[in-house]
Formats: sequence, structure tokens, C-alpha cells
Amino acid sequence: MAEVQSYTGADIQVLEGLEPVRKRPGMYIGGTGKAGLHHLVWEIVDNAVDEATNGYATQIDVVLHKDGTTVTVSDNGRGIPVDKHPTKKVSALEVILTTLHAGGKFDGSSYVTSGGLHGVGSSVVNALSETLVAQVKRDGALYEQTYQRGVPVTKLKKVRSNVRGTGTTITFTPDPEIFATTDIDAETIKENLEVKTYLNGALRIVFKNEGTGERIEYHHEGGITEYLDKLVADAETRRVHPDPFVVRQSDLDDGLRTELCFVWTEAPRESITSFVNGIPTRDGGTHEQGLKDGVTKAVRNYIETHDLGQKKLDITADDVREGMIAVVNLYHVDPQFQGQTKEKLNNPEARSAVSGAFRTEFEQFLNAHPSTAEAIVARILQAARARQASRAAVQNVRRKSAVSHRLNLPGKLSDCASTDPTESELFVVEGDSAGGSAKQGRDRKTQAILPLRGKVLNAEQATKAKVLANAELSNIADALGCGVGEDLDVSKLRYHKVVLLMDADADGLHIATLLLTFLYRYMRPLIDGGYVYIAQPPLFRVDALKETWWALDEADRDKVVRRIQKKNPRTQIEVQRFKGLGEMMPATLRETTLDPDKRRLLQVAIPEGTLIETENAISDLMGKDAAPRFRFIMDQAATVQDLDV
Ligand code: 0R9
Repeated sequence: MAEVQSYTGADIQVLEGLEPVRKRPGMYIGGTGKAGLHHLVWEIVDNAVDEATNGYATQIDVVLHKDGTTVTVSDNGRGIPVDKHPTKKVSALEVILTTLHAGGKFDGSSYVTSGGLHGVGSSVVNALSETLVAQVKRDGALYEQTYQRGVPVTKLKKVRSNVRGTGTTITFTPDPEIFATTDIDAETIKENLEVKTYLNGALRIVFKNEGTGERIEYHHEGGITEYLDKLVADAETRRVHPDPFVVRQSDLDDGLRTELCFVWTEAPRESITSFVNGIPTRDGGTHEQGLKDGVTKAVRNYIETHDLGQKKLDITADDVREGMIAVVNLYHVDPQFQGQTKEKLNNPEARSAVSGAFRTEFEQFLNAHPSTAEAIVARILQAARARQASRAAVQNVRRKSAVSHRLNLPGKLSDCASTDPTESELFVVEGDSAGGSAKQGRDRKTQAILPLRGKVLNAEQATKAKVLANAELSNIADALGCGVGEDLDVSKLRYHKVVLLMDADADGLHIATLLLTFLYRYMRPLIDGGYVYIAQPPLFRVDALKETWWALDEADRDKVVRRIQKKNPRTQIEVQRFKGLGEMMPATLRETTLDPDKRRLLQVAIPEGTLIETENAISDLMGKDAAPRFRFIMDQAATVQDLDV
């Protein structure tokens, strides 16, 4: 226990009244949801922990009562002073419970408080509680006072004499007028209490949940190193050296004090858990920065003096700390916090103070423990190597994807504006003039046109190298963007409809057959995935009765003509046969073949159970002997609707 300090009510600094707290609770506790509600508990617990941290208390009891909302926190410290404040004429206890920002005048003393994030004072808890009862054991007596919504409803009374021991007990019921819910979450409270006992190895916290009958005692004599063990276990990783580096207590300038420990593990990242006066600083801040500085400089210095670095291997600060798991707790008499949730330490002096607190000692530790130092350096070199390797891999992928996504698109491709493959269509069109019509008739947003000019190679008969060297086929592959053969990755396919648009004649069918052979042999997943289609441009235009019909073939034409004649036997019927797609006006091509609402597409599929048949058909049809191919093409030209590969 530390030396007993004398305290009188005159030491209290009085600032403001409590009205603003009830008016704008969010300003003081962050909000009126669950987090705000739990904040009340942290506030009172932290005050009790402060008394323990300063060496006057060893045990804290926390009770969650049967109603699930009333909480009692007790400590066995000195008891909040109950003597009268000289000007206010009330007790010190009442002053700190009814006055915003009241705190002990600890200037020049070493009493540290939670301050900053919490430390808004018990008065805030009082203001936001339906009822609060304060009990103080001090000078052999038990004192008690009750408040409602921050207002004292009793005088401070001595309720018993000849009482043994000292301490403070606060029982409060959060105000349902303020909080959306007043149900306290026992698990959240337990987690928080346990961490407090890691940060103060001498402290024992007993939690009781009267609702469930649960009683749990937290006491971690090993302090922050025991906490480090837990963090390593939680991270499900392995340490690369057995003993962590620990600074248990380091008294620094300006009344600062820190304790910290760290160990290197196989975890893929660093993880620093930091606190100021035992309060978590989830957003880090200057004390964390100090820890990072110290570690990086010490390790770098060790590597340099022992000549352990490697040529061509730059070691970055991130490499040094990869896999490091650390805990740092800084005690500061006047912590300043910043950030949205005030969970980032902002005091500039904390950085050099923390780094200076352990850097030299850590270097000595490395020198004194060569096998530990070796394991740490090996871990760091591994991190540096892995980073360089992954950077090279990323650059490679970037280069490749830049090539396939932009630079490598064929020059003849008129791409669509959309980059969403699910709405994008690629029309592979026979000939430049058909390509021109298609380009003018398409929907630019979703339809891309790739005209084929030269000879399409028969993929069944050529080597892979030759196939990929064929300008027309490699243009198709480049436009599709998903690779070929074993490198094909359907997820990279740039269009989810690949439509072969050929003239409805034997030549057109021949080209379609060659393209399908290529797709079957080199891009089969596109067929299996149902991405490949054959367009059906009309072969005839039929005009009569001021109307136009499109017919796919002779049979279709005859059907249309018969229907018109039936309706009006004497009408004049005009029939036009398209010699090729190139003859079609762009508007006609759009209306008959491109417009998704009017066109008819054939989806290419390998019917279930016909894979071997298909395989044989392709090698028969597309193999060296041209006769079967010729017969097939001539036969199929008439019945193109049924085309399957
Ligand atoms: C159950 C929760 N515990 C507390 O809120 C608590 C506050 C507190 C305290 C002191 C001792 N125990 C406490 N428990 C204390 C006592 C003395 C000097 N400083 C602090 C003393 O006896 O001289 N206080 C925290 C602030 C103040 N007391 C006050 F000084 F502002 F009143």
C-alpha cells in the first residue's frame, strides 16, 4: 500500500452543475444505447480501479442485481472523503457526485485517474441514474446518501459506527427516461473486468450476477505477460521464441509510468493492445507509436551491428513488427484523447517517453539472449522476403491484367461501354461490311462487335501454337479476355453472350463450324457454361399489305407467303433475298438480329449424354478428310435451327 495522503474537502475543484448531462447525455457518455449504458459501469469501476492503481485498494466487487439493470460496485480503498467542503457547506462526496468535472486536486501528487475517455466523473453516472446510493466506510463509520437523477434526496448520514475497514460502495439504477434499454449485458461487463485484472496483477475483482447466481473471480498475478499469453492463444498462432520481452514498471519523466511486453509469433500481422491508465485505447496513439519506434530502432540496430541483414533485402518497419503481439499500458496524470470515440492518445511526450523506456533495455535483452534474437531476426527476414515475393507477384498480375483488360484488346474490336460481363454481348461477325452494319445497328452500351476478315483456322487440325498464332482466333480469345486451354478462367470472361453472326449460307455455316471447333477444343467451359450462341439473321424480307415480315429460310418464307395470300389472295407480295449480312441496312440488322426483344438466338449446347458422340462428330467432321465436313455443312445449311455442336 502506498503512503496515506491527507485529503480535505477543500481540495475539490468545483466546476459546473449537472443539468447539461441530462439534456445532452450523448456528449458525456457517447450515446444512450447499450454502449452508453455500459459506460456508466465503466465509469464507476474505473474510479474503483484508480484507487487500486494508486495502491490503496486490492479488491473490487461488482454485482449485477436481479432486475438486470441495477449495479453495485465496491472497493476496499480509503473511501471517498465525507468531510464538508468549506464553501459549498456539503460533503466532498456530495460535491463529486453532483458537480460536473469535479475531481480531487491531485496537482503535485501521483494519483492517476482514468481521465479522458472515461473519467467524466461519478457525477455523470449520478445524473443519468434513476437512483444512486453511495456508501462510504471511513474513520470507523458507515456513511450513506441517496440521489435521484443526480439530486440528493437524503442528507449524508452516518448509518453505523464501529465499522471495520474502509472503502466505497456505489449502487445505481440507470434511468429508463434516458436509455433506450436499461438491460446490462453481463458478458460485456465480465470481459472488461477481466482485462482490468490483467493490467493490475495485485487486483482481485469478484463479479456476481444475482439473476443467474453466477460468481466469478478475476485475478491474474502474472499481469500483462499473462495477458500476452492470452492474446497469443486467442490469435491461434505460435510464438517464434519462448520468452517475451517485458518491462514491468518504468518510471519516466513528468510522472509518466509504463509497462509493456511483446513477443514475435507466426501471425501474419502485428497486433498491439494499448491502454492509458488501464483504459483501452483502441485507436492507438502516441504511446503505441513510441512502442513501434523503440522496437524498430532496437531491432534494426541489432541487425546492423551483427551484420545480419542481407543484400538486396530492404527491411521495412512493417517487416520488423510483422507477427509481433504486444501489450502496452501507460500511466499518465493528464492524458489527452482524440478521435471520434476518444480512444486515441494524443499527448506528444508519450511517444518518446515510451520508446525511451525500453529501447536500450531491449537491445541489451537481444544481446543477452542470442537464440531469441536469432529467432526474431529470422522471422523478420522471412517477412521481408515474403513481402518482396508478393510485391513481384502483384506487379506481375497487374501487368498481365492491364494487358488483357486494355492494351491487348484487338484493334478491330468495337467494344461496348459496359464493363459488366453479365449484360455484355460480343458479336463475332463474318466480314467487314457485315461488321460495319452491325456496328451501326448495335446497342453501344452492351453490344461489342468483332469482325472477322481473314481465314479462320481449323483448330482440329492445327497445333496449339498455330491455332493461337491465327489472327482471327487469337483476336477472339483476346476479346473474350479469359484465357484459353488450361489457363482459361471463366470468371474473367468479358461477355456472357458470345454470339456468332454469320451469313445464312454454306460459307457462313462453314465459318461458324470452324469457330465452334475452336471454342470446343480451346474454350470448352464457355460452351458448357451456356455462353455461346448462334445468331439467326433472316434470309428473306417479305413486304405486303404495307407490312414487313422476315423469314429465316425458304420454308419460313413459303409459310409467310401462304399466310398473306390466305388473308388477301390478290395482294402484291414482294420477296427480297439477302445475299449477305453486309447488304442489310443497320436498322434492319438491329430489328431482326441484334435487338434482344426481337431476335432469335440459338444457344450452343452439348446435349446431355452425347459427349462421346459430339467428340467423334467433331473429329470426323473437322478432321483431315474434308468430305464428311462438306456433306454436313450442306445438310445442315437447310436445318440450321437444330444446330448443336
Ligand atoms: C466504488 C467506486 N469507487 C469510487 O468511486 C471511489 C472513488 C474514490 C476516491 C478515493 C478513494 N476511494 C475511492 N473510490 C480518494 C480518497 C482520498 C483521496 N483521493 C481519492 C483520501 O482519502 O484522501 N476518490 C476519487 C476522487 C475523490 N475521491 C475526491 F477526492 F474527489 F473526492
